[in-house]
Amino acid sequence: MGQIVFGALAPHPPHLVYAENPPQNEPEAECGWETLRWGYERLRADLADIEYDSIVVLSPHWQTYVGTHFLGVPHFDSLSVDPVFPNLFRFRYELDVDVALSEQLCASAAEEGLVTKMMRNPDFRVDYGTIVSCHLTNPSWNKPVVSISSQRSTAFYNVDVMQEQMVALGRATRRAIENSDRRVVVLASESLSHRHFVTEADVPEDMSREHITNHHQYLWDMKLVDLLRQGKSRRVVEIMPEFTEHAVSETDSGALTWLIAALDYPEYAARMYGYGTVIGTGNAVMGWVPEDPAPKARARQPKAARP
Ligand code: 2X7
Ligand code: FE2
Repeated sequence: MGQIVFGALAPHPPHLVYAENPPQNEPEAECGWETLRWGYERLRADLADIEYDSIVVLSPHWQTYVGTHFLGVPHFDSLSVDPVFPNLFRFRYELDVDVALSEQLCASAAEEGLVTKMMRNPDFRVDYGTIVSCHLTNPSWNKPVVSISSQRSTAFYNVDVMQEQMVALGRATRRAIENSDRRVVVLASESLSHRHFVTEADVPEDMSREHITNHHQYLWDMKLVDLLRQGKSRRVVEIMPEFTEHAVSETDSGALTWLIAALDYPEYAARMYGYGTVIGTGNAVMGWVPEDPAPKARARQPKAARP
């Protein structure tokens, strides 16, 4: 029986890859966005202790307006250029796809009544959300990936329709993984609050220019992070429509709701790896290890005797 062995909120600002200077990325940076990059370092240290076969990621930058699509080509090798930040992300990628798992996920989603499609175009350009989250989670690219599109119900209908469909997609994802023979890492590739600055510093990594866009956005981010750290993931799904609208959040993609549903609404604390802003947007790197003890069980452990 397969299982989800690790889940993460894994934001994808291309700035983080730029600041890491991997050989695949053409532009060169001096530094930048360390709190988030060190957060990803902590995530990778935890993941190093976990055996897994494949990574499944849902990305807001693969946008499909008729149903949810799944990558269905075994190998991709191309150049990804960020359309808004071509100055800092021109990344040569090469990745393998776990097509068998992708087909299982697609069939399982269809069983839930969702509109689905396998993406079989060999010339398809993989979106930068998928690439950035996967790179920062596993820079060696030695595991196959399944990318799931974000079907834009929030824009086409409203945020409630999107959330409902993502709950169904999360349930379908969990069932398909359990019916497979794979140990899987699931990633929600998205920022929290998502108001951008509209101008950029001459030196993008000039951190004297970096801060949250406004306090209102920050308060919403802290509310969500706090609930996840307390294991109140069901409450997060309940308030997701409100959060999405008020924080102008990238959660409109449905990725975080999908992740929480796929993890079956964890009541254990999410591991907090890091929080930081990128051109004013709020980003949290957080992880769930399904084997983590429940927070209540931890609280019952006897306190160490005072000296
Ligand atoms: O796609 C993004 C994002 N979500 C947040 C910040 C900066 C750039 O790109
Ligand atoms: Fe984004």
